[in-house]
Amino acid sequence: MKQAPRGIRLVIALIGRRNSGKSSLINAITKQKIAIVSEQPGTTTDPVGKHYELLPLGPVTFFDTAGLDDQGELGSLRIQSTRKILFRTDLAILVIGENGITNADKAILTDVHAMTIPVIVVFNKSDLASPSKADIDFCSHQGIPFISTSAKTGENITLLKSKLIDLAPPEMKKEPQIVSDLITEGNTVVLVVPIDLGAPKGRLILPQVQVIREILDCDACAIVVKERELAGILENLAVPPALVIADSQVILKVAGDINENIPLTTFSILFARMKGDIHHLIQGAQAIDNLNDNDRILIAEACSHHVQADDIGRVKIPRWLTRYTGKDLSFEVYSGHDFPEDLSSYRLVVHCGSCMLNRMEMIRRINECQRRGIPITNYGLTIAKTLGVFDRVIAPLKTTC
Ligand SMILES: Nc1nc2c(ncn2[C@@H]2O[C@H](COP(=O)(O)OP(=O)(O)OP(=O)(O)O)[C@@H](O)[C@H]2O)c(=O)[nH]1
Ligand code: SF4
Ligand SMILES: [Mg+2]
Repeated sequence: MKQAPRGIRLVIALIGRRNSGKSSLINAITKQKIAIVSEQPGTTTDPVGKHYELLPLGPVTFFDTAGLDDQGELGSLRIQSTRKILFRTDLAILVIGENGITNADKAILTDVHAMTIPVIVVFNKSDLASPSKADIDFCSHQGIPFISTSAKTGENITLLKSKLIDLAPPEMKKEPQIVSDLITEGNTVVLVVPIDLGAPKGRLILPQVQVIREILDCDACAIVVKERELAGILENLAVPPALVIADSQVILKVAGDINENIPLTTFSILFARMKGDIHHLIQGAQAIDNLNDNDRILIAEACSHHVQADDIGRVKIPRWLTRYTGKDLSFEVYSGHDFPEDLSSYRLVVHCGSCMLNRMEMIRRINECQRRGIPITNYGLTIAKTLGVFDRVIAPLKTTC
């Protein structure tokens, strides 16, 4: 199977009570015996992701989760880990067993709705029982799509797959655009990529490769230079580039080296636009001007990467923010798929480029901050703001956002 970058896979979580047939359904959909099935309730303990090509939609990850009605201390840990999966879920399948919809299922549905996750109810074990009229009325009343299946006989499994495709969030069905709406055929785009100690050996990083590929797909020309070679290349170009895209860390030098008329932005800002609600992140960056002494700032990193000596989130951003505001700020770094439960003590969240997150998850994180009234922005916008090039690097997006 072709492997898609993890960030653009549709994440589908199968949730529901123990023994409803979640693992069996994954096996039936993928036609593989990849999930352990047993008549013993509580068989699946930790959430497990299974990659699958759901055509014509593309690559998806099915998350088989532990039953949500688990009891005892261990049970509540399992419930917590299932809930964490919901933070990164684009589409949920609530699997109902032969006993129909229970109060536990309704509680799950309330959570899923609060997190604005599209959901389908699957009445499984149709070979044993049909959904009751009360359950069908419940779904119809709530406007929740439903289907009756049997993981055992295969009844309606193909129909379930096509319903999943219909329910997938629209932004998953169209190709996400990084740069193609900002350029046209025949344009030249200059990419400025520092090759410093932080750069991986022997290769470019995925966001850089994705931008180059998209420029080529637009029948435009991509020129990749290090910051030192930029001025020389611009002199040699007969027509100025339609756009210069720089790594955030060299943006100050690049902004100084190129004419004011040449549109300039950063990789980080383009990916923030593709991954989430850029309006909100731009607004969040304005909150930097209102920071005060002793304010706490959350640096949110979506994965635990190898920490460099001059790490962007731990060293550079705190340094630039402190210098720009002149305030005595405190910084906390949070890595991985977790987002702190309580955000109320933070005055600002500064998020990483989120290359390992999908768009739904980033939007959900932005929503979560918005609901709690905590401004959120990202590394690229923070760097641009603190270095005084903010208006310049968001200007190329103004026509589209
Ligand atoms: N008759 C029938 N049995 C099913 C069907 N789907 C699952 N089962 C059975 O129901 C039992 C539980 O199935 P699982 O797939 O392990 O259920 P689960 O929801 O993953 O359970 P936990 O991991 O314990 O939460 C097993 O004995 C399955 O064989 C179905 O469509 N029809
Ligand atoms: S941008 Fe975020 S998700 Fe991507 S490598 Fe850095 S910390 Fe991880
Ligand atoms: Mg299971």
